[in-house]
Amino acid sequence: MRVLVVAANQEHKPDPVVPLGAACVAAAARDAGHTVALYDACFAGERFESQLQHELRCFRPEVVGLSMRNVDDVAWPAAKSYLPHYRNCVAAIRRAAPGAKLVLGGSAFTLLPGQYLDELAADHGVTGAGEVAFVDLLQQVQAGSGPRLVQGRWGHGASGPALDLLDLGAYYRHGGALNVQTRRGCPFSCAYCTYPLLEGTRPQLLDIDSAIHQLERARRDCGAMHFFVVDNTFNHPASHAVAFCEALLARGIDLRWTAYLSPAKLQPALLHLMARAGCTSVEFGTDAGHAATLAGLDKSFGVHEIRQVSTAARAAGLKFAHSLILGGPGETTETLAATVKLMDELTPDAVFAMLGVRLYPGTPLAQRLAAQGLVGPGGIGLQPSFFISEAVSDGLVEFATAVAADRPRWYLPGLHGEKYARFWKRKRTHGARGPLWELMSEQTSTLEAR
Ligand code: B12
Ligand code: SF4
Repeated sequence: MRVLVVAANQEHKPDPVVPLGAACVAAAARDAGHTVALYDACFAGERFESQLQHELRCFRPEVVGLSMRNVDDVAWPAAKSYLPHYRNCVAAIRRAAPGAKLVLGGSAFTLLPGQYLDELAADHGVTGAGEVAFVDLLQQVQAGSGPRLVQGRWGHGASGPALDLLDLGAYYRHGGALNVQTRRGCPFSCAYCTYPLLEGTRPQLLDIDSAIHQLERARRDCGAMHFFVVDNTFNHPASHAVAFCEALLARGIDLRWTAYLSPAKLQPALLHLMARAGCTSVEFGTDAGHAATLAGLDKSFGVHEIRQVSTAARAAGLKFAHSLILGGPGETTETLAATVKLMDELTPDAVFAMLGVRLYPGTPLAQRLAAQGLVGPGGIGLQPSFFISEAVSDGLVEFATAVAADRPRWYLPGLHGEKYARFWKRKRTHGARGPLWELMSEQTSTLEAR
Protein backbone atom coordinates (compact mmCIF):
# COMPACT_ATOMS: atom_id res chain seq x y z
CA MET A 1 0.00 0.00 0.00
CA ARG A 2 0.98 3.63 -0.39
CA VAL A 3 1.43 5.10 3.08
CA LEU A 4 2.16 8.73 3.91
CA VAL A 5 3.32 9.44 7.46
CA VAL A 6 2.77 13.07 8.46
CA ALA A 7 4.90 14.47 11.30
CA ALA A 8 2.58 17.27 12.40
CA ASN A 9 4.69 18.99 15.06
CA GLN A 10 5.68 22.58 14.29
CA GLU A 11 6.74 23.65 17.78
CA HIS A 12 10.20 25.27 17.85
CA LYS A 13 10.35 25.89 21.60
CA PRO A 14 12.71 25.19 23.22
CA ASP A 15 14.06 23.84 19.92
CA PRO A 16 12.68 22.01 16.89
CA VAL A 17 13.00 18.27 17.63
CA VAL A 18 13.49 15.43 15.17
CA PRO A 19 10.20 13.46 14.90
CA LEU A 20 11.71 10.13 15.92
CA GLY A 21 8.31 8.47 16.47
CA ALA A 22 7.05 9.29 12.96
CA ALA A 23 10.35 8.03 11.53
CA CYS A 24 10.04 4.77 13.54
CA VAL A 25 6.57 3.90 12.21
CA ALA A 26 7.59 4.94 8.68
CA ALA A 27 10.55 2.54 8.87
CA ALA A 28 8.36 -0.30 10.16
CA ALA A 29 5.82 0.19 7.35
CA ARG A 30 8.60 0.31 4.76
CA ASP A 31 10.22 -2.84 6.16
CA ALA A 32 6.83 -4.55 5.83
CA GLY A 33 6.89 -3.87 2.09
CA HIS A 34 4.70 -0.75 1.82
CA THR A 35 5.61 2.25 -0.30
CA VAL A 36 6.23 4.94 2.31
CA ALA A 37 6.78 8.69 2.25
CA LEU A 38 7.11 11.08 5.19
CA TYR A 39 5.91 14.67 5.21
CA ASP A 40 7.44 16.75 8.01
CA ALA A 41 5.65 20.01 8.86
CA CYS A 42 8.33 21.25 11.26
CA PHE A 43 9.99 23.89 9.10
CA ALA A 44 7.07 24.63 6.76
CA GLY A 45 5.60 27.43 8.87
CA GLU A 46 2.35 28.70 7.43
CA ARG A 47 3.03 26.96 4.12
CA PHE A 48 2.40 23.58 5.71
CA GLU A 49 -1.20 23.16 4.53
CA SER A 50 -0.42 23.90 0.88
CA GLN A 51 2.78 21.79 1.02
CA LEU A 52 0.96 18.90 2.64
CA GLN A 53 -1.85 19.01 0.09
CA HIS A 54 0.70 19.07 -2.72
CA GLU A 55 2.44 16.04 -1.23
CA LEU A 56 -0.89 14.21 -0.84
CA ARG A 57 -1.94 14.93 -4.44
CA CYS A 58 1.42 13.80 -5.84
CA PHE A 59 1.90 10.72 -3.63
CA ARG A 60 -1.79 9.59 -3.62
CA PRO A 61 -1.62 7.61 -0.34
CA GLU A 62 -4.12 4.92 0.55
CA VAL A 63 -3.33 5.44 4.22
CA VAL A 64 -2.21 8.60 6.00
CA GLY A 65 -0.63 8.15 9.44
CA LEU A 66 -0.77 11.40 11.42
CA SER A 67 1.94 11.56 14.08
CA MET A 68 0.84 13.80 16.98
CA ARG A 69 3.57 14.58 19.52
CA ASN A 70 2.29 17.28 21.88
CA VAL A 71 -1.21 17.81 23.31
CA ASP A 72 -0.21 21.23 24.58
CA ASP A 73 2.92 22.89 25.91
CA VAL A 74 2.08 22.15 29.58
CA ALA A 75 2.95 25.74 30.37
CA TRP A 76 0.41 27.01 32.90
CA PRO A 77 -0.92 29.72 33.12
CA ALA A 78 -0.52 30.42 29.38
CA ALA A 79 -0.73 26.84 28.10
CA LYS A 80 -1.07 26.56 24.34
CA SER A 81 -3.17 23.72 22.88
CA TYR A 82 -2.17 22.18 19.56
CA LEU A 83 -5.69 20.98 18.80
CA PRO A 84 -6.42 23.77 16.26
CA HIS A 85 -3.24 22.74 14.39
CA TYR A 86 -4.31 19.08 14.33
CA ARG A 87 -7.73 20.13 13.03
CA ASN A 88 -6.02 22.00 10.19
CA CYS A 89 -3.86 18.95 9.40
CA VAL A 90 -6.89 16.68 9.20
CA ALA A 91 -8.85 19.16 7.08
CA ALA A 92 -5.96 19.34 4.61
CA ILE A 93 -5.68 15.54 4.50
CA ARG A 94 -9.42 15.05 3.93
CA ARG A 95 -9.46 17.72 1.19
CA ALA A 96 -6.49 16.42 -0.77
CA ALA A 97 -6.82 12.67 -0.14
CA PRO A 98 -10.54 12.04 0.46
CA GLY A 99 -10.24 8.30 -0.17
CA ALA A 100 -7.31 7.66 2.19
CA LYS A 101 -7.81 6.07 5.59
CA LEU A 102 -6.60 8.33 8.38
CA VAL A 103 -4.68 6.70 11.26
CA LEU A 104 -3.75 8.76 14.34
CA GLY A 105 -0.78 7.95 16.57
CA GLY A 106 1.97 9.50 18.70
CA SER A 107 2.36 10.52 22.34
CA ALA A 108 -0.39 13.17 22.23
CA PHE A 109 -2.84 10.70 20.73
CA THR A 110 -1.89 7.99 23.24
CA LEU A 111 -2.75 10.24 26.18
CA LEU A 112 -6.30 11.03 25.00
CA PRO A 113 -7.16 8.54 22.27
CA GLY A 114 -10.97 8.49 22.41
CA GLN A 115 -11.22 12.25 22.50
CA TYR A 116 -8.90 12.76 19.53
CA LEU A 117 -10.61 10.05 17.47
CA ASP A 118 -13.96 11.76 17.96
CA GLU A 119 -12.73 15.33 17.69
CA LEU A 120 -10.77 14.67 14.48
CA ALA A 121 -13.23 12.08 13.07
CA ALA A 122 -10.34 9.75 12.22
CA ASP A 123 -10.77 6.24 10.84
CA HIS A 124 -8.27 4.53 13.15
CA GLY A 125 -5.86 5.23 15.98
CA VAL A 126 -2.92 3.42 17.54
CA THR A 127 -1.90 4.05 21.15
CA GLY A 128 1.62 3.48 22.50
CA ALA A 129 4.47 2.06 20.47
CA GLY A 130 3.48 2.14 16.82
CA GLU A 131 5.89 -0.06 14.92
CA VAL A 132 4.21 -3.44 15.31
CA ALA A 133 0.61 -2.27 15.70
CA PHE A 134 0.71 0.12 12.72
CA VAL A 135 1.98 -2.63 10.43
CA ASP A 136 -0.71 -5.04 11.70
CA LEU A 137 -3.36 -2.37 11.16
CA LEU A 138 -2.15 -1.66 7.62
CA GLN A 139 -2.59 -5.34 6.82
CA GLN A 140 -6.15 -5.26 8.15
CA VAL A 141 -6.97 -2.02 6.32
CA GLN A 142 -5.68 -3.60 3.12
CA ALA A 143 -8.09 -6.48 3.71
CA GLY A 144 -10.91 -3.96 4.15
CA SER A 145 -11.26 -4.12 7.93
CA GLY A 146 -9.35 -3.01 11.05
CA PRO A 147 -10.56 -1.85 14.49
CA ARG A 148 -10.97 1.84 15.14
CA LEU A 149 -8.64 1.85 18.15
CA VAL A 150 -5.62 -0.40 18.40
CA GLN A 151 -3.55 -0.79 21.55
CA GLY A 152 0.11 -0.46 20.59
CA ARG A 153 2.31 -3.39 21.40
CA TRP A 154 5.49 -2.85 23.36
CA GLY A 155 7.98 -3.65 20.70
CA HIS A 156 10.14 -1.77 18.27
CA GLY A 157 11.05 -1.83 14.62
CA ALA A 158 13.92 -3.91 13.41
CA SER A 159 15.69 -1.15 11.55
CA GLY A 160 15.27 1.89 13.83
CA PRO A 161 13.86 5.22 12.63
CA ALA A 162 13.83 6.03 8.90
CA LEU A 163 16.07 9.08 9.34
CA ASP A 164 16.79 9.13 5.61
CA LEU A 165 13.26 10.50 5.11
CA LEU A 166 14.01 13.59 7.23
CA ASP A 167 16.10 16.71 6.70
CA LEU A 168 18.43 16.09 9.65
CA GLY A 169 20.71 18.94 8.58
CA ALA A 170 17.86 21.43 9.13
CA TYR A 171 17.23 20.04 12.63
CA TYR A 172 20.88 20.32 13.49
CA ARG A 173 21.16 23.88 12.19
CA HIS A 174 17.95 25.16 13.79
CA GLY A 175 17.70 22.87 16.83
CA GLY A 176 21.37 22.50 17.70
CA ALA A 177 21.13 18.74 18.29
CA LEU A 178 19.75 15.53 16.85
CA ASN A 179 18.30 12.79 19.02
CA VAL A 180 18.59 9.09 19.71
CA GLN A 181 16.75 6.55 21.86
CA THR A 182 18.46 3.67 23.66
CA ARG A 183 15.59 2.32 25.78
CA ARG A 184 11.88 2.67 26.54
CA GLY A 185 9.68 2.20 29.60
CA CYS A 186 9.89 3.47 33.16
CA PRO A 187 9.64 1.27 36.27
CA PHE A 188 8.75 4.19 38.58
CA SER A 189 5.26 5.57 39.08
CA CYS A 190 5.46 9.26 39.89
CA ALA A 191 1.98 10.57 40.59
CA TYR A 192 1.54 12.81 37.57
CA CYS A 193 3.73 11.13 35.02
CA THR A 194 2.55 9.87 31.64
CA TYR A 195 5.73 8.06 30.65
CA PRO A 196 4.76 4.64 32.03
CA LEU A 197 1.47 5.02 30.12
CA LEU A 198 3.26 5.95 26.91
CA GLU A 199 6.14 3.50 27.04
CA GLY A 200 5.14 0.84 29.57
CA THR A 201 6.55 0.08 32.98
CA ARG A 202 9.01 -2.58 31.93
CA PRO A 203 12.30 -1.26 30.54
CA GLN A 204 12.77 -2.32 26.92
CA LEU A 205 16.34 -2.11 25.85
CA LEU A 206 16.94 -1.07 22.27
CA ASP A 207 19.86 -2.32 20.26
CA ILE A 208 22.93 -0.25 21.17
CA ASP A 209 24.75 -1.01 17.90
CA SER A 210 21.79 0.39 16.00
CA ALA A 211 21.78 3.56 18.14
CA ILE A 212 25.54 4.00 17.60
CA HIS A 213 25.09 3.42 13.89
CA GLN A 214 22.46 6.21 13.78
CA LEU A 215 24.87 8.57 15.53
CA GLU A 216 27.74 7.70 13.22
CA ARG A 217 25.57 8.13 10.16
CA ALA A 218 24.28 11.52 11.28
CA ARG A 219 27.84 12.57 12.05
CA ARG A 220 28.95 11.55 8.56
CA ASP A 221 25.92 12.87 6.63
CA CYS A 222 25.39 16.25 8.26
CA GLY A 223 28.31 16.75 10.61
CA ALA A 224 26.08 16.46 13.70
CA MET A 225 28.13 16.26 16.89
CA HIS A 226 25.41 17.08 19.44
CA PHE A 227 22.66 14.70 20.53
CA PHE A 228 19.86 14.46 23.03
CA VAL A 229 19.24 10.97 24.39
CA VAL A 230 15.44 10.93 24.62
CA ASP A 231 15.20 8.02 27.12
CA ASN A 232 12.88 9.08 29.94
CA THR A 233 15.41 7.99 32.57
CA PHE A 234 18.73 7.12 30.94
CA ASN A 235 20.12 5.63 34.18
CA HIS A 236 17.55 2.85 34.60
CA PRO A 237 18.71 0.19 34.20
CA ALA A 238 22.22 1.44 34.88
CA SER A 239 23.76 -1.56 33.11
CA HIS A 240 22.28 -0.44 29.78
CA ALA A 241 23.52 3.13 30.29
CA VAL A 242 26.99 1.74 31.00
CA ALA A 243 26.85 -0.41 27.86
CA PHE A 244 25.87 2.61 25.74
CA CYS A 245 28.73 4.72 27.11
CA GLU A 246 31.24 1.92 26.68
CA ALA A 247 30.12 1.37 23.10
CA LEU A 248 30.65 5.08 22.35
CA LEU A 249 34.10 4.96 23.91
CA ALA A 250 35.03 1.76 22.07
CA ARG A 251 34.08 3.33 18.72
CA GLY A 252 35.99 6.51 19.56
CA ILE A 253 33.24 8.77 18.21
CA ASP A 254 33.69 12.38 19.22
CA LEU A 255 30.20 13.49 20.28
CA ARG A 256 28.53 15.80 22.81
CA TRP A 257 25.31 14.67 24.38
CA THR A 258 22.70 15.30 27.06
CA ALA A 259 20.36 12.90 28.88
CA TYR A 260 17.54 12.83 31.42
CA LEU A 261 18.48 11.19 34.71
CA SER A 262 16.56 10.22 37.80
CA PRO A 263 18.33 11.00 41.10
CA ALA A 264 17.13 7.57 42.32
CA LYS A 265 19.99 5.10 42.77
CA LEU A 266 22.32 7.14 40.59
CA GLN A 267 25.94 6.14 41.10
CA PRO A 268 28.68 8.78 40.72
CA ALA A 269 30.69 6.24 38.67
CA LEU A 270 28.02 6.34 35.96
CA LEU A 271 28.25 10.14 35.77
CA HIS A 272 32.03 9.93 35.34
CA LEU A 273 31.68 7.30 32.64
CA MET A 274 29.04 9.41 30.84
CA ALA A 275 31.38 12.40 30.90
CA ARG A 276 34.19 10.32 29.41
CA ALA A 277 31.81 9.15 26.68
CA GLY A 278 31.04 12.72 25.59
CA CYS A 279 28.09 13.65 27.79
CA THR A 280 28.31 17.35 28.64
CA SER A 281 25.09 17.91 30.57
CA VAL A 282 22.28 16.13 32.35
CA GLU A 283 18.72 17.07 33.28
CA PHE A 284 17.46 15.68 36.57
CA GLY A 285 13.73 14.90 36.90
CA THR A 286 13.79 16.33 40.41
CA ASP A 287 10.34 17.98 40.63
CA ALA A 288 10.60 19.35 44.19
CA GLY A 289 13.09 20.11 46.94
CA HIS A 290 11.13 19.22 50.07
CA ALA A 291 10.30 15.80 51.47
CA ALA A 292 6.56 16.53 51.68
CA THR A 293 6.20 17.53 48.03
CA LEU A 294 8.46 14.72 46.86
CA ALA A 295 6.18 12.34 48.75
CA GLY A 296 3.07 14.02 47.31
CA LEU A 297 4.42 13.36 43.82
CA ASP A 298 5.38 9.75 44.72
CA LYS A 299 9.03 10.35 43.87
CA SER A 300 11.39 7.51 44.67
CA PHE A 301 14.17 9.63 46.14
CA GLY A 302 14.59 12.29 48.79
CA VAL A 303 16.35 15.61 49.28
CA HIS A 304 19.50 13.74 50.31
CA GLU A 305 19.79 12.11 46.86
CA ILE A 306 19.14 15.44 45.11
CA ARG A 307 22.12 16.90 46.97
CA GLN A 308 24.28 13.84 46.28
CA VAL A 309 23.67 13.71 42.54
CA SER A 310 24.21 17.45 42.13
CA THR A 311 27.58 17.24 43.84
CA ALA A 312 28.47 14.13 41.86
CA ALA A 313 27.50 15.71 38.52
CA ARG A 314 29.69 18.73 39.26
CA ALA A 315 32.57 16.48 40.31
CA ALA A 316 32.22 14.59 37.04
CA GLY A 317 32.47 17.86 35.10
CA LEU A 318 28.88 17.72 33.85
CA LYS A 319 26.61 20.74 33.61
CA PHE A 320 23.31 19.94 35.25
CA ALA A 321 19.74 21.20 35.34
CA HIS A 322 16.92 20.40 37.74
CA SER A 323 13.36 20.20 36.37
CA LEU A 324 10.78 21.27 38.91
CA ILE A 325 7.02 21.25 39.22
CA LEU A 326 5.82 23.97 41.58
CA GLY A 327 2.40 23.61 43.20
CA GLY A 328 2.10 19.81 43.32
CA PRO A 329 0.22 17.78 45.95
CA GLY A 330 1.40 18.70 49.44
CA GLU A 331 2.92 22.01 48.32
CA THR A 332 2.75 24.87 50.82
CA THR A 333 4.52 28.22 51.00
CA GLU A 334 7.10 26.55 53.27
CA THR A 335 7.84 23.71 50.84
CA LEU A 336 8.12 26.18 47.95
CA ALA A 337 10.61 28.24 49.93
CA ALA A 338 12.57 25.07 50.79
CA THR A 339 12.76 24.08 47.11
CA VAL A 340 14.10 27.49 46.11
CA LYS A 341 16.58 27.41 48.99
CA LEU A 342 17.82 23.98 47.91
CA MET A 343 18.31 25.18 44.32
CA ASP A 344 20.20 28.25 45.58
CA GLU A 345 22.43 25.94 47.60
CA LEU A 346 23.10 23.48 44.76
CA THR A 347 23.60 26.18 42.07
CA PRO A 348 22.55 24.09 39.08
CA ASP A 349 23.37 25.48 35.64
CA ALA A 350 19.64 25.72 34.94
CA VAL A 351 16.32 25.23 36.68
CA PHE A 352 13.22 24.51 34.59
CA ALA A 353 10.13 25.19 36.61
CA MET A 354 6.65 24.29 35.44
CA LEU A 355 3.77 25.74 37.43
CA GLY A 356 1.01 23.34 38.37
CA VAL A 357 0.69 19.69 37.41
CA ARG A 358 -0.87 18.97 34.01
CA LEU A 359 -3.44 16.22 34.56
CA TYR A 360 -3.76 13.25 32.23
CA PRO A 361 -6.26 10.41 32.46
CA GLY A 362 -4.80 7.19 33.85
CA THR A 363 -2.05 8.77 35.93
CA PRO A 364 -2.03 7.96 39.67
CA LEU A 365 -2.77 11.61 40.52
CA ALA A 366 -5.79 11.80 38.20
CA GLN A 367 -7.09 8.54 39.66
CA ARG A 368 -6.60 9.84 43.18
CA LEU A 369 -8.46 13.07 42.38
CA ALA A 370 -11.27 11.18 40.67
CA ALA A 371 -11.65 8.92 43.73
CA GLN A 372 -11.98 12.05 45.88
CA GLY A 373 -14.63 13.38 43.49
CA LEU A 374 -12.39 16.31 42.55
CA VAL A 375 -12.33 15.42 38.86
CA GLY A 376 -15.48 14.21 37.18
CA PRO A 377 -15.70 11.79 34.25
CA GLY A 378 -14.59 13.59 31.09
CA GLY A 379 -13.05 16.27 33.33
CA ILE A 380 -9.59 15.87 31.89
CA GLY A 381 -9.60 16.58 28.22
CA LEU A 382 -7.90 18.05 25.21
CA GLN A 383 -7.90 21.49 26.77
CA PRO A 384 -5.13 21.66 29.39
CA SER A 385 -6.24 21.25 33.00
CA PHE A 386 -3.85 21.58 35.93
CA PHE A 387 -3.70 20.58 39.58
CA ILE A 388 -2.36 23.27 41.91
CA SER A 389 -2.17 22.71 45.64
CA GLU A 390 -4.83 24.85 47.30
CA ALA A 391 -2.32 26.12 49.85
CA VAL A 392 -0.36 27.98 47.15
CA SER A 393 -2.80 28.43 44.27
CA ASP A 394 -3.49 32.10 44.95
CA GLY A 395 0.06 33.41 44.94
CA LEU A 396 1.94 30.89 42.76
CA VAL A 397 2.45 33.13 39.73
CA GLU A 398 3.64 36.04 41.87
CA PHE A 399 5.94 33.77 43.85
CA ALA A 400 7.52 32.25 40.73
CA THR A 401 7.86 35.64 39.06
CA ALA A 402 9.69 37.00 42.09
CA VAL A 403 11.97 33.96 42.31
CA ALA A 404 12.92 34.11 38.64
CA ALA A 405 13.45 37.89 38.68
CA ASP A 406 16.88 37.67 40.29
CA ARG A 407 17.78 34.15 39.19
CA PRO A 408 18.79 34.27 35.52
CA ARG A 409 19.23 30.50 35.34
CA TRP A 410 15.59 29.79 36.12
CA TYR A 411 13.36 29.17 33.09
CA LEU A 412 9.61 29.21 33.51
CA PRO A 413 7.92 28.24 30.23
CA GLY A 414 4.49 29.29 31.57
CA LEU A 415 5.64 32.80 32.40
CA HIS A 416 8.49 33.50 30.01
CA GLY A 417 6.50 32.72 26.85
CA GLU A 418 8.44 34.11 23.91
CA LYS A 419 10.99 35.89 26.14
CA TYR A 420 13.99 33.88 24.96
CA ALA A 421 12.72 32.76 21.56
CA ARG A 422 14.35 35.46 19.40
CA PHE A 423 17.60 35.46 21.34
CA TRP A 424 17.90 31.67 21.10
CA LYS A 425 17.06 31.68 17.40
CA ARG A 426 19.82 34.19 16.83
CA LYS A 427 22.28 32.02 18.77
CA ARG A 428 21.40 29.02 16.60
CA THR A 429 21.81 31.10 13.44
CA HIS A 430 25.28 31.98 14.65
CA GLY A 431 26.14 28.31 15.06
CA ALA A 432 25.37 27.62 18.74
CA ARG A 433 24.96 23.86 19.29
CA GLY A 434 23.88 21.70 22.23
CA PRO A 435 21.31 22.76 24.86
CA LEU A 436 21.02 26.52 25.00
CA TRP A 437 20.84 26.45 28.79
CA GLU A 438 24.45 25.17 28.81
CA LEU A 439 25.45 28.21 26.85
CA MET A 440 23.37 30.57 28.97
CA SER A 441 24.95 29.16 32.11
CA GLU A 442 28.41 30.01 30.74
CA GLN A 443 27.24 33.56 30.02
CA THR A 444 25.67 34.04 33.44
CA SER A 445 28.80 32.59 35.11
CA THR A 446 30.89 35.23 33.34
CA LEU A 447 28.50 37.96 34.47
CA GLU A 448 28.43 36.60 38.02
CA ALA A 449 32.23 36.54 38.12
CA ARG A 450 32.46 40.25 37.17
C1 B12 B 1 12.83 13.73 24.94
C2 B12 B 1 11.59 14.59 25.09
C3 B12 B 1 11.73 15.98 24.95
C4 B12 B 1 13.06 16.66 24.60
C5 B12 B 1 13.32 16.42 23.11
C6 B12 B 1 14.77 16.50 22.74
C7 B12 B 1 15.01 16.03 21.33
N1 B12 B 1 15.99 16.63 20.72
O1 B12 B 1 14.36 15.15 20.82
C8 B12 B 1 12.77 18.15 24.95
C9 B12 B 1 13.25 18.44 26.37
C10 B12 B 1 13.38 19.21 24.04
C11 B12 B 1 11.24 18.16 24.94
C12 B12 B 1 10.51 19.32 24.81
C13 B12 B 1 9.13 19.34 24.81
N2 B12 B 1 8.29 18.35 25.15
CO1 B12 B 1 8.88 16.51 25.34
N3 B12 B 1 9.27 14.69 25.56
C14 B12 B 1 10.35 13.98 25.37
C15 B12 B 1 10.06 12.48 25.63
C16 B12 B 1 10.70 12.07 26.95
C17 B12 B 1 10.55 11.52 24.55
C18 B12 B 1 10.09 11.87 23.13
C19 B12 B 1 10.70 10.90 22.13
O2 B12 B 1 11.53 11.28 21.33
N4 B12 B 1 10.31 9.62 22.16
C20 B12 B 1 10.81 8.57 21.28
C21 B12 B 1 9.85 8.26 20.11
C22 B12 B 1 10.37 7.10 19.31
O3 B12 B 1 8.59 7.92 20.68
P1 B12 B 1 7.20 8.57 20.22
O4 B12 B 1 7.42 9.90 19.62
O5 B12 B 1 6.23 8.47 21.29
O6 B12 B 1 6.73 7.61 19.03
C23 B12 B 1 6.18 6.31 19.24
C24 B12 B 1 4.66 6.30 19.46
O7 B12 B 1 4.16 7.51 19.97
C25 B12 B 1 4.08 5.92 18.14
N5 B12 B 1 3.84 6.92 17.10
C26 B12 B 1 4.43 8.11 16.88
N6 B12 B 1 3.95 8.68 15.75
C27 B12 B 1 3.04 7.83 15.24
C28 B12 B 1 2.26 7.92 14.08
C29 B12 B 1 1.39 6.88 13.78
C30 B12 B 1 0.57 6.97 12.56
C31 B12 B 1 1.29 5.75 14.63
C32 B12 B 1 0.37 4.67 14.31
C33 B12 B 1 2.07 5.67 15.79
C34 B12 B 1 2.95 6.70 16.07
O8 B12 B 1 5.06 5.03 17.64
C35 B12 B 1 6.37 5.57 17.93
C36 B12 B 1 7.39 4.47 18.00
O9 B12 B 1 7.02 3.50 18.94
C37 B12 B 1 8.49 12.49 25.70
C38 B12 B 1 7.87 11.53 26.72
C39 B12 B 1 7.80 10.13 26.20
N7 B12 B 1 8.26 9.22 26.98
O10 B12 B 1 7.32 9.90 25.12
C40 B12 B 1 8.14 13.94 26.06
C41 B12 B 1 6.86 14.53 25.49
C42 B12 B 1 6.71 14.10 24.05
N8 B12 B 1 7.08 15.96 25.56
C43 B12 B 1 6.03 16.64 25.81
C44 B12 B 1 5.96 18.06 25.83
C45 B12 B 1 4.66 18.68 26.28
C46 B12 B 1 7.06 18.85 25.45
C47 B12 B 1 7.12 20.38 25.37
C48 B12 B 1 5.90 21.08 24.78
C49 B12 B 1 7.39 20.90 26.81
C50 B12 B 1 7.75 22.37 26.88
N9 B12 B 1 6.80 23.21 27.24
O11 B12 B 1 8.88 22.72 26.64
C51 B12 B 1 8.38 20.60 24.50
C52 B12 B 1 8.04 20.63 23.00
C53 B12 B 1 9.26 20.54 22.12
C54 B12 B 1 8.94 20.50 20.64
N10 B12 B 1 9.73 21.20 19.86
O12 B12 B 1 7.97 19.89 20.26
C55 B12 B 1 4.83 15.73 26.09
C56 B12 B 1 3.82 15.69 24.93
C57 B12 B 1 2.42 15.33 25.35
C58 B12 B 1 1.77 16.48 26.06
N11 B12 B 1 1.69 16.41 27.35
O13 B12 B 1 1.38 17.41 25.46
C59 B12 B 1 5.54 14.36 26.34
C60 B12 B 1 4.77 13.12 25.94
C61 B12 B 1 5.85 14.31 27.87
C62 B12 B 1 4.62 14.49 28.73
N12 B12 B 1 4.56 15.53 29.51
O14 B12 B 1 3.70 13.73 28.73
N13 B12 B 1 10.73 16.91 25.04
S1 SF4 C 1 8.90 11.28 36.36
FE1 SF4 C 1 10.63 10.13 35.51
S2 SF4 C 1 11.01 8.51 37.01
FE2 SF4 C 1 8.96 9.30 37.46
S3 SF4 C 1 7.57 7.91 36.33
FE3 SF4 C 1 8.04 9.68 35.01
S4 SF4 C 1 9.77 9.04 33.72
FE4 SF4 C 1 9.62 7.63 35.47
